[in-house]
Amino acid sequence: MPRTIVAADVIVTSPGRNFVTLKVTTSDGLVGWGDATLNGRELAVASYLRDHLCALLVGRDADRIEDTWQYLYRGAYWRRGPVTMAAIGAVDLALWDINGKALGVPVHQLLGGPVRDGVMIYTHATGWDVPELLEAVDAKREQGFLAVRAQFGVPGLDTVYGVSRSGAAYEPAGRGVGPKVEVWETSAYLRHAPVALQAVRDHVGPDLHLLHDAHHRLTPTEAIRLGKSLEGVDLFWLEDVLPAENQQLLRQVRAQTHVPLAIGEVFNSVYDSLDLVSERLIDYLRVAVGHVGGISHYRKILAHAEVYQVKAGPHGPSDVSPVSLAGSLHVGLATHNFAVQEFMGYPAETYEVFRPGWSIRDGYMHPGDAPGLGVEVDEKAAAAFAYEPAYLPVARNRDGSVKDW
Ligand code: GCO
Ligand code: MG
Repeated sequence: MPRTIVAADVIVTSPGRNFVTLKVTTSDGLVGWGDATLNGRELAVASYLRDHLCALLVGRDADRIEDTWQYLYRGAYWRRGPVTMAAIGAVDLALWDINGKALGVPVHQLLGGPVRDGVMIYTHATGWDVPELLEAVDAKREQGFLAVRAQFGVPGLDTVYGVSRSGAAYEPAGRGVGPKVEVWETSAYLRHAPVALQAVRDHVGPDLHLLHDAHHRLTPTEAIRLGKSLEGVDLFWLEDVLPAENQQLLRQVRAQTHVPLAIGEVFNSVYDSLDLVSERLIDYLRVAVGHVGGISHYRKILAHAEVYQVKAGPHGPSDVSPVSLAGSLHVGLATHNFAVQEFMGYPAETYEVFRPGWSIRDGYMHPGDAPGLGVEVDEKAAAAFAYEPAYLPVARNRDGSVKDW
């Protein structure tokens, strides 16, 4: 008897931040969960699912995960793009979840079983000035993290994306009908970044893995200058130095600095990383499982990267829901070229809705051995947190022109 999909429903909820979740139910009463969250464009993916995909799923064989992926991707005429791939990703994650539950095994077992005991995670430390930053990094080390992303304020600027003041928690998206505007100045950032990051390295010693994110804001010449100025800091990686569209520009950066580079959190298919990987212009690929069509496509991206000795270091801020994060951990546990998982953590309310079975120990995370993805979703709790528009800020240069994200 085939296991048939009898319902596919979309849940939009905002426990601390907005999430779009897909619930797929089968004829034998199994429920699978998928994450369709696209920060600041949540309702577009919710509509793609509700208005175009959910009806197509009903009646399909839930065990045919790959065929469903091909049907939704190749069958749609319009391929790729963040909205499409996040929607397909939610379906795919839900079907892997169902398959694991049907067979009574965790998803990492479906993927071939563990190749490591745990997945190393990195978290965020932010401080407006250097003493605050050092304090924040120390706090993360005390919690056992082996890898920390350090972001800092820039003298002369009032705000910097992702950096809180006085140790307050920050949330990437601000609630309200439109994005806040922040003023940005690259020259001030380029002067200060080596000072702040060298101070962290001097403070923590050689062992801590140190990461930094430039958020796509530089030109190749600026990226080379930053890379060279950070060569003595021994970074684990420098992230998103350039906007990701014109990838041939990265050849110049690569030729002139040996700082390890990470790119790809805005990518949504293997075609976005083909050249970067096969030319080995990056060391780490940041693609997130939910944003690239789910586990079915993600494992192909990572298999391609493995051939070129490029490792995965996926995106995992608070706007990637615990369902995707669990999916990523299962893949990470079972995939050889998986280096590190970003784990920013979640506001407390998020855990009222999403109950993950993962554990964290000594800087490593394990997705748990419950069947499927191992995350349960409390629909009643979800209903109590209504969607509110929330957006990442937009940066403008001093002359008022819009800065790249
Ligand atoms: C990261 C990211 C985030 C993103 C945000 C976009 O490396 O975690 O750059 O800070 O900006 O998640 O939705
Ligand atoms: Mg980033």
